[in-house]
Amino acid sequence: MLENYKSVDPTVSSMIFKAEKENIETVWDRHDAMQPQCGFGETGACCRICWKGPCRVDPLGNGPKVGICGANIDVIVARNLLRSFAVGTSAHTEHARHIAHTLLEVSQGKADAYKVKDKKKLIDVAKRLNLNVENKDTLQIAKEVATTSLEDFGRLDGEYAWANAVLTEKRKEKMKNLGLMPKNLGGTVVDCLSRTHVGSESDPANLLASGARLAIADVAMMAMGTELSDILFGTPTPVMTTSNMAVLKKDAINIALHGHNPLLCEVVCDAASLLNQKAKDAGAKEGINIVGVCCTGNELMERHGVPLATNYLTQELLMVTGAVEAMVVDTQCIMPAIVETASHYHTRIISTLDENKIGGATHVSFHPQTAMQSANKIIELAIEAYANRDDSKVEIPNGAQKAMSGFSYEAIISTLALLNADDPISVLTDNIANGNIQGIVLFGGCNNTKVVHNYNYITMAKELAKKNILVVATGCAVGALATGGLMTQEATLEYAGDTLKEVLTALGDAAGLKGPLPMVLNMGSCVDNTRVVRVCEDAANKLGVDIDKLPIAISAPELMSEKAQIIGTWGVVIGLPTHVGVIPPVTASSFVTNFLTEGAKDLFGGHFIVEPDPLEAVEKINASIQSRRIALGI
Ligand code: NFS
Ligand code: SF4
Repeated sequence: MLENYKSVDPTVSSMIFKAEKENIETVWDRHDAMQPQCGFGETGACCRICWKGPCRVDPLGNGPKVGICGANIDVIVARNLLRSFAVGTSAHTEHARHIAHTLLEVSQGKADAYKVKDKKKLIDVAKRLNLNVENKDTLQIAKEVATTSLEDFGRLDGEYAWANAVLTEKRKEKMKNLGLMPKNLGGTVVDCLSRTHVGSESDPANLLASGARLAIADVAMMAMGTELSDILFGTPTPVMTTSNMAVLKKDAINIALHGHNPLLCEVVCDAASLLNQKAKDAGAKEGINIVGVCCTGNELMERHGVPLATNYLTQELLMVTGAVEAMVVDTQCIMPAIVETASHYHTRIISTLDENKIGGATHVSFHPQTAMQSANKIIELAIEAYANRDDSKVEIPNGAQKAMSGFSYEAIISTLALLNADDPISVLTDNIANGNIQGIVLFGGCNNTKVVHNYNYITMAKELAKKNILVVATGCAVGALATGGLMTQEATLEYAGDTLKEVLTALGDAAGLKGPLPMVLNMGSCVDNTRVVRVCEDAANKLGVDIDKLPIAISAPELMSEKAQIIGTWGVVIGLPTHVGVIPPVTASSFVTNFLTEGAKDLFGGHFIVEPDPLEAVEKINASIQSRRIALGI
C-alpha cells in the first residue's frame, strides 16, 4: 500500500500528479531510471581513489578480495567514509566561515546591510569563547568573537575555541585522553583527506579514529555557524507560522528562498518589504510573498515566522505549482534539476554565490558588502518574471498546515524558567528523572528517494511521543514534521502520552499558550543541531554525568547528504545513540559496520542504530533510552 505513495504530504502528492500530467520529470523518475543501483557502490566496496581503479572488491563471492594496490575491503570502506565526512565538514565550515567573516566586516563598518542584532547573545558567545568583555563596546567584542572564530580555521597555538565551547568538560577530557581532540579545523580536514590518498593510511581503525576527531571539528564549526547567525540576525523565539506548498499565494509574487546560509535570505526579505509596492504596481495584489525551502527556509521560519514551503526532496515540485516567480539559491542541497523544471514555467532560478554557480541559472553575485544591491536586483528579476506567469498553468494546493517554530536553546531555557526561574534545566531533568519524560529524540537529516517522503519522520515521531519521549527537530525533519501537523498543540493533545502531555501543558500554560507546547519542538536548521547539544550539556551537568549517560538519542530516518553523515557521526562521538533509516554504504566491511554499530559504544558511549523500518527503529531507540535510564537508576 505504502509503495504506491511517493510522499505523505498531500500538497506534494497533488503536485506529483500535476507533474505527471504535464510530463515533467521529477526526482522519483530519475530514481526509477537509476535502478538497479550498483551493489558494489551501495555496500561501499568500490574504490575510485586512484586511476588504476576503479577497483571493486567482492567480500563474499569469488571475485578479488583486494584492490589493485592491495587495499582490502575494510580500508576501502573506511577511506570512502572518511572522504564523505570531510566533505560534510567542509560544507558546514564554509557556511560558518561566511558568517564569521561577515561579523568581522560588521565590526569594521564594512557591511552596511548587517548589524549586531542580539547583543546579549554576542556577550554570551564571547564568554563561552573565554574572551574578556569588560569595558569593551559592541563592535570591539564582535571583532574579537569574529577573529577568534576565524583563527579556529588554522589555529597554531592554544585550544580550538569553538570545540572547547561546545563540548562538556568530561567529553573534552575523554577526547584528549584518546588523542582525538582537534587543534583546528583546517589541519583536521587536511589530515583526514591526506590519509585517504593512495598508499597512505591502510589501518582501518586509525582511519575511523581520525573520523571521530573530524566529527568534533565539525560540531564546533556548526556551533559557530548557529551562534554567530544569532548574533547577526537574532536568537529565535517561539513564533506561529504555516507550512507546505499551500503557503504560495495566487495573487502575490512568490519568491522561494532555498539553500542554507542566512546571510542572503535575510537581506532578500528586507529588500522585499521595501519593494512590495513595486510588486503591487506590477499587478500582484498581495505584493511579495517569501517562502522558504530546506534549511534557508528553516532559518527564516525560526527567526521571522516565514512560511516553510517544503524540504529537500520536493524542491522541484514547488515550481510545478506554476506560481513561483523566482527560486533563489545559495549553497548546498540544491538539485541541479531545478533549472530543467523551471524551464517549463516562467520561474527564474537565481544563483548567488560565486563558488556555487548553478549551470543554466541566472547568476546575481552576492557579497556581504553589497548585499542590498544584490537583493534588490533579485527582487526586480522576480517582478519581471511575474509578467510572464501563465495563469492556465497555476495550481496552488489548499490547506496550509500551521506550525510553531523558534525553539532555540535560549527559548527552551526561558520556557523552563517559567516553572523554575532559579534552576530552569531542573524542570527538564526532574521530569526525566521521575519518568514523566522518558527521554528526548532529536530528528534531523534529509529526505531520500529510498524512503517515502516524510513518512518515517511522522510515523516515528507519533510513536515516540506516545511513549512519553520528547521530540525535537531540525533540518529537513522540520519540513516533514511541520507539514505533518506535529508542530501544533493539537498534535500534543492527540498523540503525546499522558505524562508528556502533562509536562508540555504545564509549560505551555505558563507561557500563556492556553494549552500545551507543540508535540515537536522546532529547533531550526541543520546547523542548529548544536542548539540541542547545549540542552544536552546543561542536562548532563545538572545530573553530574556526561552526555553519553543521558536518555537522549538522534534519529535521521531519511538521511542522504555528507553533512548529515558527519552530524550523525558527531552524535555518536559525543555519546548519543544515533539512528539512521537508510543503509549506509559500509556493509561490505564487517569491521567498519561492527565499529559503527557496536565498537563505538566502548570508545564514545554512542553508536549507530541502522534500521530502515520506522516502527522497529522506534523500538530500538526506545530500548537504548530505557537501558540508559536503568543505568542512571531512574
Ligand atoms: Ni541538512 Fe539542510 Fe535538508 Fe539534509 Fe540538506 S537541506 S543542512 S543536509 S537535505 S537536512
Ligand atoms: Fe584501486 Fe587501490 Fe587505486 Fe583504490 S587506491 S582505485 S583500491 S588501486
